Formats: sequence, C-alpha cells, structure tokens
Amino acid sequence: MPIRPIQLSLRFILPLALVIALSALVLLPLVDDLTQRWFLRDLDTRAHMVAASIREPLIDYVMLQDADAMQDLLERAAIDGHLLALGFCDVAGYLRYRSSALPQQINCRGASASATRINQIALEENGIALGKLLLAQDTRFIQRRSDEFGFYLTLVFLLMFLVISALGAWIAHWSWNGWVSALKNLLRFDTALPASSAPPEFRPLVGNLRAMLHQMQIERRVQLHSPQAWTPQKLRALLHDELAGDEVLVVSNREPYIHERSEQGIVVRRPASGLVTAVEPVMRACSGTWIAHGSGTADRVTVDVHDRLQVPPVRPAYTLRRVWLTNEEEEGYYYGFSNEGLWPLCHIAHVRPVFRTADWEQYVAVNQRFADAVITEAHTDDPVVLVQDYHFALLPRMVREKLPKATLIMFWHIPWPNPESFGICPWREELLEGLLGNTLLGFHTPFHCKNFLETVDRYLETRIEHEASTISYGGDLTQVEPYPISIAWPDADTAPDVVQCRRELRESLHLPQDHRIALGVDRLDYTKGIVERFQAVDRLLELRPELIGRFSLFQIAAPSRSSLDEYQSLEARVRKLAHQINQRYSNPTAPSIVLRIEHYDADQLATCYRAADICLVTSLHDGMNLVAKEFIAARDDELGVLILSQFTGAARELHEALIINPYHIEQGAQALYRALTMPAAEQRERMRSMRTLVRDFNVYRWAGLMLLDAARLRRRQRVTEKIHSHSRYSLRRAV
Ligand code: ADQ
Repeated sequence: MPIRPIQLSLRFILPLALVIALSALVLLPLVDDLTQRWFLRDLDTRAHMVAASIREPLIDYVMLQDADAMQDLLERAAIDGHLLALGFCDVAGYLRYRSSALPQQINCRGASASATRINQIALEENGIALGKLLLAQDTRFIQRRSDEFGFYLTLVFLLMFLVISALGAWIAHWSWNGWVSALKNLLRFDTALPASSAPPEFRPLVGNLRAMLHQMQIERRVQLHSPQAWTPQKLRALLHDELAGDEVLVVSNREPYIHERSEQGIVVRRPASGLVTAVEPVMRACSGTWIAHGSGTADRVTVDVHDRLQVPPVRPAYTLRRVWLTNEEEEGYYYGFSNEGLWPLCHIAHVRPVFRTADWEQYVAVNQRFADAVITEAHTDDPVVLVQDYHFALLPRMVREKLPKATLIMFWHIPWPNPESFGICPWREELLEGLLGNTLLGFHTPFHCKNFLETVDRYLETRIEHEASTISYGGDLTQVEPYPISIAWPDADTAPDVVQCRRELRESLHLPQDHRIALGVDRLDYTKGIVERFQAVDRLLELRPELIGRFSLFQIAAPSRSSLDEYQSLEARVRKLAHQINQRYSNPTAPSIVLRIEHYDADQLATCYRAADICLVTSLHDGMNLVAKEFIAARDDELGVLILSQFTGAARELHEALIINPYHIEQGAQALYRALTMPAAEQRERMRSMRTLVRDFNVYRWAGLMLLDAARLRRRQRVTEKIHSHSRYSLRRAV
C-alpha cells in the first residue's frame, strides 16, 4: 500500500482506537459493578427461597427446641449450591444453632467473613418473633465470573476495534483511489466532459479547479516560452517541433502584396493594414500559402495559371494565392456587409451599421469561395488554417464541413461588442455558428473574449465552460482565448539616425528644425478619432497661443474604403477641419495641421516615427492599434511621448503612455501640452519600459502562442479520434 493511503488509514484508525479504548475504560467498571449487583441480588433471592423452603420445619424445631433435628435441617439445607452454611439466632441475639461449615467469625450481631454474603431473615409465628435465620453464601464465584466477563468484554472491544479499523482502512483506501482517479480525470482537463460527469463530491470543485488549471496553463505558456526568445527562428522551430511540418494556410481579405499599374510600369505595394503588418512576418517564418483577395490592377498579370505567386518579391518565402472577386461581390461582401455592417457593429464609434440582404448573400457566397480555395490549396486532410478577421465569420464552418480534421484558428482583429450591440445584426446566429466551426478563436483582450462568450450564451444553444473558456456546439469544441497582437521588432542596425530623420522630415514639410511635431498615422477611418485629435490641437493652441508657429500635428491618413459614403464624408470633414484650424491659427512659419491623405511606405513611416516628438493615437474604439507599438519600436533613442486612447487594446498593455479619453477634448489638449513639456528623463523612463514590453511581446510570440495552443488542441483531437476508432473497432469485434 502506498505511504499516502497508510497515513490516510491511520487518520481513521487512531481516533477510532482512542474512542474504543476510552469506551472500554468507562464501560468495564460500570459493567463489572452492574454484574456484581445482579449476582448479589440473585444470592439474596436464593437465600429468601431457601429460608422459605425450610421455614415450616424450622419453626417446629425451634418451638420444640429439638437441637438434633435443627442441626440436621441446617446441615441438609447447606448442601445446596453456593450456600456455605446456615445458623439460627434466637431473639436474644444468641447463635443457637449452626451448620458445621459456618465460619467462626460470623455472629448474630452482623459480623461477617471474607468472600461471604450473609442474609439475616427474621422468623416469626403469629406475630411472635422467634429469631433470625442466618444464611452464609460463598461470593467468590461472583469475582470469578466478573473477571471472565471483563475478559470477554475486552476481547469484544478488541475485535470490534480490529474489524472497524480494517473496514475503515479499506473504505479510506477505496475512497482515496476513487478520488484520485476522479481528480486525474479532471486534471486531464478534458473540457469536452461536462462538470456533471464528475463524481458528485467533486462537482462543487470542478469549476474552480478548471479555472485554476486554465490560468496555470496560460501562465505556464507565458513562462515556458520566455518572451525574449520569440524570433522568426524560434517560430520556425516551433512549427517544426510542435506541428511537425504540418501544412499552414492563411486566409484574409487583404493581400500582403498588391501589384498596381503605374506610369513607371507595375509596382508592388504593401497595404496599410494592421492585419498584414502582423501576419506577414509569421508567413515568412512558416512558408505556407496565403489566400487573399487579388485587389490590385496588375494582380492578374503577376500570377501563374493557378493564380499563385511567390512572395515577398525580393526574397520569396511563401505562396500567395489570389482569389478574384467581381465588382458586385466586392460591393456586397467587402464594402457592404463587412464594412458597413460588421465594422460599425463591432466598434462603438456612433456610426450605425447598415444591413442589407443582398450584401449578406454576397458575404455568404464569398465566404464559400474562399472556403473552396482553402480546400483546393490544402494538400492534406488536416491542415492548420489561420483565418483572419471579420470578413470570414462563416468560412470556418464551411471548411470544417469538408475538412473535419483541419485545425482552424481564427483571429478577430477588431473588438467584439457586448451581446446587446451584437444582437441587432439580423444574421447573428449564422455568424456565431460559422465562428464556432473554429478550433481556436482569438481576440486581442480578455474583455473581447468575455463579450463573445456572453453573446454566444445569449443567442445560441451551446454548452459553455466559462472557466476553461470553451464552447461546445454541435459536437465541435471551440477554445476562445486572448492573444494581444503586436509587431515585428525592427532591426536597429538598419534604422536611419534619429537626428537625420528629424532633419529630413522637417525639411520635407518646410518646417524649422526646432519645430515640435506630434504625429498621427492611421487609415482614414472614423474609428481612429482623427476629428477629435484635430479638436484637441485646436484647443491646445487656443489655451497656449505661444505654441502657434512652433508646434504642428502631422497627420498621415491612408485612404481606406473610399467608395463608402461614410468614409467620403469623413475625408471631407477631416480636410475641412484641418483647413479651418490652419486658418484660425494662421502663421507664416508653419501650419498647425499638416495633413497628408496618402499611403506611406514602411521606410517613410519609420522616418516619421523617429522624427516626431509625440505620437498621437486617439481611436474611439480599436482592437489593439499597432501604430502605438510601431512608434515605440522605432524610438531606439528612448525619446518621444506616446499619447494613447483608453479605448484601444494597446492601452491595456502600454501603461506608461499618457492615456486619454479622446472624447474629452481638453484632456487631449492637456496631454499634448504635458508631452511637449515632459523632461527627457521622464520620456526615457516611460519609453524604456514600453520598449521592453513591445520587444518581448512581439508578433512572433502572438503567433507562437496561438500555434502552441493549436498544436495542443490538435494532439488532443488526434488522441480522441484514436480512442473513438479503437472503441468502434472493439465494438465491431464484440458484435
Ligand atoms: P487597423 O484598423 O488597420 O488594424 P492598426 O492596428 O493601427 O489599425 O494598424 C494600421 C497599420 O497600417 C499599421 O501597421 C500602420 O503602420 C499602417 N498604416 C496606417 N496608416 C498608414 C499610412 N498612411 N501609410 C502606410 N501605412 C499606414 C486592425 C484593427 C486594429 C488591430 C489590427 C491588427 O482595427 O485594432 O490592431 O487590425 O490586429
């Protein structure tokens, strides 16, 4: 028996032994006393019976004073059992007659001998006292019997102790084994098992235990894969070790390289997209296939007959498979349902979502087109498919139906709203069902995960394990986890000198060299709070007129979704406001707002980040916001101040930024002033801390953690399949 069950048994046995020993100590004298009293009572009864039986002749012989007859009668009566002897005392108290065995010490005044019980029974006839009959009985048998009784009782207690102990030890051992195996099942963390399948005594613990394990798993993941170690090499090694070279496919709407016709011929462009920024380094590391919409004017002429090409153009590392969409499809699926419906639905930015049936139909059809492309591109029946963003909520279930063994990982790059907000979508159930085709569903923050679980709980009949963060629906299990996205840490050696960047930027903008610059870099989108940013600058200059001509906001806004009315009117509003502010604070040295609505390439952006004094991120709602992290990564001089909206996912990580509510214009203005006057030492302290975080928690870690989880889920799925096929096989054999 292992040590633990022995200890456990002793815990039962020792108190039991103590209780039994105490009971014996208390009970044995009591029982002894009781039996003695019973036996004495028996002797008394017997004495009275003997007296009654010889009463008649005794009276006669007393009256006749017949000494011989009397002697004979007493001798005969004394033959019986325990009766030792008899005697007769006359009324004067004189011992007149006695059987021969009556001990000498006994007399009529009550003197007694040891181990002898004396009964004196009065004799009278017709009311006249004749004397007393003395009956002496041997009491030694009482002690003998009492000793025997005590012995047997002790034996019973001992036996009782042994039997109960053995039984207790067996029950303890048996329960221990039961608990241990029940615990083992729970610890195996098979979240597919409902809490109700645990033994009843464990049910209250299941939730806590699973939540604790889940937390431990997350912490272990973070600790084991030390963030510093996350590099493209490490990610490649992980893919090799954990996914054993399994096929990796990425699906996104936006392609990482767009070929455009221009006056100089065909040029390659990198889109301004946080998603592309994040996923591209991952694809470089794992050399899979990226399936995306071919949106460039020269895209068709740069692919092979299978619509594929190798990218990046300079040093190809993976395959880009382009999917073509008609104008009608793009209108309905991309502009309509995705960007007029889902985008405003998920961002609380006070722009109403628009839902049209025709857009929905295109969304379904295009999701099916991309799902078909995944199935065609997959060389195996169990690829790892990384689905990107809200354009493909239906695709995971579509792929799952054709490739049930595939591991589908989806990352939702934008926020997930609360159930009430999401509930206004007419196709909410279909979208949720589609998303639950995923093996793993990732969001930027735990808050978005919580919103998603609550939304599913509200609108679908599913089994949700909140502690484990899993949803079971139609036999599929979806794990929902936060994976805060990040950027690839730039190579410091290739970065241009900060002083040179400052000079170049100021020269290119025709600003004096000591001009203070706050930088804004965004897609031109109403969620980015560009209008609020301009208003903050307006207020700053109003409050601090000494800054006019000495400070400017340089806003680079990449045109985005420009065919939508909402975006067109935003552009008009942004242009108009910039113009008005520049008019208001008109100054010969510099405009207050320098607005460039254009796309910048990565090097140009890096120069701007390094040249600016401040980076201003004022999103009204943002899943993460990579601009904030890019700015920090670019500042190897450890200077510069980040002003960051509290409504970005990034604000949950970058605590050393100046966090503001972008709706509060004065707060924005104050933050700008504080940034402009912040001592270099404070800037360094804040920047250093944020740089450590962004460097360690980089995009390789983001992808690595997702892929690690996917590998774990994949292993579990394979084991489950094996168990199922084994049990099916055993069943067939049995039948
Ligand atoms: P976006 O809404 O596109 O991303 P963001 O995260 O800021 O927002 O990424 C924008 C990217 O585009 C950055 O890499 C930036 O450098 C680039 N960019 C912006 N303006 C540019 C310009 N004028 N020229 C060139 N490049 C420009 C979505 C979500 C975010 C989430 C990302 C990643 O809305 O919340 O952080 O996906 O998941």
